[in-house]
Amino acid sequence: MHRGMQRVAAIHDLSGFGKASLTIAIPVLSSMGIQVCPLPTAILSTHTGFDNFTFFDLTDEMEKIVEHWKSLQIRFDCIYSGFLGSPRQVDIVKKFIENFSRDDQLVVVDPVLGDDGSLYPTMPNEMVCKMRELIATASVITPNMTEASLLLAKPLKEKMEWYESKEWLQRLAGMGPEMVLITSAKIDNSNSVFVLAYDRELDRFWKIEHKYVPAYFAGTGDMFTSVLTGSLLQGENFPVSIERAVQFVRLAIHSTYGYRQDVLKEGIVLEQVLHMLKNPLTSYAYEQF
Ligand code: PXL
Repeated sequence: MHRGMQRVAAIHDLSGFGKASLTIAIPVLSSMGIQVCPLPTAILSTHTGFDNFTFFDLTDEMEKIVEHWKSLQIRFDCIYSGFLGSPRQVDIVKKFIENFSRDDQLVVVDPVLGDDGSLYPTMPNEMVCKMRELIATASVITPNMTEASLLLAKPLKEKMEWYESKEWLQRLAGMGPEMVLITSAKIDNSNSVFVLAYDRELDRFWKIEHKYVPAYFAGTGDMFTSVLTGSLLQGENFPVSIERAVQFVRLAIHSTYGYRQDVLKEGIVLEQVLHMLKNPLTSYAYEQF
C-alpha cells in the first residue's frame, strides 16, 4: 500500500567531500519520492576517514532549529537519525522524538559509533551509553557488527555462530526497537557477509547473504539505512525493504568498483545508480532462519 507523500526529519552530519550521511540520505530518499527535512548535527570538510578533516559541532544550532520547527507544528512521518556530533545531541534527538511523536510514526536510529572494532575519531566513549538510551526510543535500528557489540557490551568476534547472532538480535530488540538489523555480520564457516534481522512483533528472523567485497567504501551503511527507510515508508514489508537496501548497496559497490578503484575513500558512486531506485525488484534472496 502506498501511503502518499511522506516526510522525514533526517538528523545526520553534512560532510562536504566523501559521501556520507546527509549527502546520501537526501538524494536516496528524494529519489524514492520522500520529502527530506535535514537537521544537520555537524559540518565536516570530509567524512572522518580522511586525515585533518574539519568538524563544526551544531549542537546549539540544532536546539534553535527544533524550536522553530515546533512552532510551525511540522508533522513527520519518520524521524531518522544517524551520525551525531556530541553526547548532548542524543538528548536533543530524544526530545525531538518525544515532541514530534505521532501514531504510526517510524523512528529509525542508525546508531553510528564506529566500524572494524573501533569508534570513529569524533566519538567519545560516553556516546556508547547515550546511544543505548536513543535506541530505546526507536522502531528500527541498523548497527553494524562493531556497533552491535558496543551496544551489547559484548566482545567483537571475527565470526559468530548462528545461535549467537539470534541472541544478539533479540537482546538488541529487548533494549527497545521492534525491528533490529545487524549489517556486515560474519557467521560460522561462511565466507559471505550477512545482513541479519529480527522482527520482535512477528518473532521472525531474516537473513540475506552477500559476497564479501575486499574494499572499504564510506557511506555504504548510510545508503543501506536510507533505502531501507524509504522502502518502509513506501509501505513495503520488512524483509522486502531489507532486500531492496541490500540490492541497491550491492549495485552501488559494483559501480564504484568499476569507476574509481584508486580513490575509494571518496565514497560510493551514488549518482550513477540513483535512478535504479525506481526499478522494481526482480529477484529475492531473503530467507528466514
Ligand atoms: O557513514 C557513517 C558516517 C557518518 N558521518 C561521518 C562519518 C561516517 C563514517 O565514517 O565519518 C562524518
